[in-house]
Amino acid sequence: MPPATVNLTIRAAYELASDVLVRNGMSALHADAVARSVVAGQHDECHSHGLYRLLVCVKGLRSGKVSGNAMPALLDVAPSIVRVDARSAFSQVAFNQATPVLVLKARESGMAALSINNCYHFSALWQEVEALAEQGVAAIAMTPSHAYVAPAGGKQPLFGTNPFAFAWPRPGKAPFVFDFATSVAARGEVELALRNQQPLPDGWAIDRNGDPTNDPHEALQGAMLPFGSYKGSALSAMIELLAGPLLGDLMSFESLEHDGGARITPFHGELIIAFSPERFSGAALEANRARAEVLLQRIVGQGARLPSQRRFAARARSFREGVHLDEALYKEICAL
Ligand code: NDP
Ligand code: PYC
Repeated sequence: MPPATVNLTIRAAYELASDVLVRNGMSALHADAVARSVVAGQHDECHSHGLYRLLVCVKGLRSGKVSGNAMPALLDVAPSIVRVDARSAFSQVAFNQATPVLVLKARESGMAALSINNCYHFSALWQEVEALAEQGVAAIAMTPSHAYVAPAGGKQPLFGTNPFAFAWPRPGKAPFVFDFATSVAARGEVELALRNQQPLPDGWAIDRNGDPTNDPHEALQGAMLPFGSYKGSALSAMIELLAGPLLGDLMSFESLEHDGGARITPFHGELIIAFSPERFSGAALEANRARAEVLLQRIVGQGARLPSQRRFAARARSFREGVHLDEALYKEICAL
């Protein structure tokens, strides 16, 4: 029998999330930003980064490590670099406060980078790049996590699940967006498989001895695998370097050391780069936009789907019908 589910309007899901966060010591500003993030994950049916995340958010707040009210500190580093110190809070408020500066700098210089530092980061990156594309810039984002993933050919967790996301603005249409972990799947998917007592697909993980496993419990004790073997492994190393030492922030193995066994949200930095189509294309802007559309139409024209197509369909459905979540999870969240 499928597990029992609860159906909530989007408004009710937001109120539940913000209420839980405020009752666990978060300021209204942070609770609003984090609640919007987990509800967006839920309404786009990205369940590993939806309301489920409230469990570990609250664990972080109760540990005393995550600040529920720190105000981010913005620093204008250079004409095309802005830094924001999240000061040990979740990343969302820092992102919201720094993005107007990032977009302005990208419009002035053609491209600009945002360094978010000292943040607890759990959100799906599509939320960030999609918000930037809606303001007319193309964007890429990357961040480490905790050391969960073995490098290709290795057996010990070293890299994070290190997501990488990209968005391309399409005026008058939903942007082209992709967002993936550089592991075969996000860690959250393995955690949900454990909760739901489901085996993992082949190729996701190895156990503590380095042998392939389909058991989510063994996988969480062992290591996840990078997607695409040495290719995903190299991308993951790049993300460690660019969003770690380049920004002066922690890599995934350092984030896990910083965690000290608390098993809360990873603590590190994030790199976001924005590109202004206007600056790059100048007078050829509309012609270049039209050429980009030809590419995207030729993808769907041969029966392939665009990344985010499933998400956008889920969003439209959720706005009509509300969101569905597992009843056991709903009860756990209410108990918080
Ligand atoms: P998925 O493998 O589910 O999806 C990756 C991307 O591929 C999505 O953009 C998805 O679009 C697209 N896609 C999937 N199937 C197809 C297809 N058949 N054709 C075209 N495109 C397709 O994601 P992951 O498990 O790798 O990651 C899930 C989330 O976890 C991400 O949002 C990521 O940001 C988040 N995460 C966050 C971390 C953090 O530290 N903050 C760490 C690791 C992951 P669609 O959504 O429409 O299916
Ligand atoms: O699902 O891999 C993951 C993840 C790590 C941090 C936030 N999500």
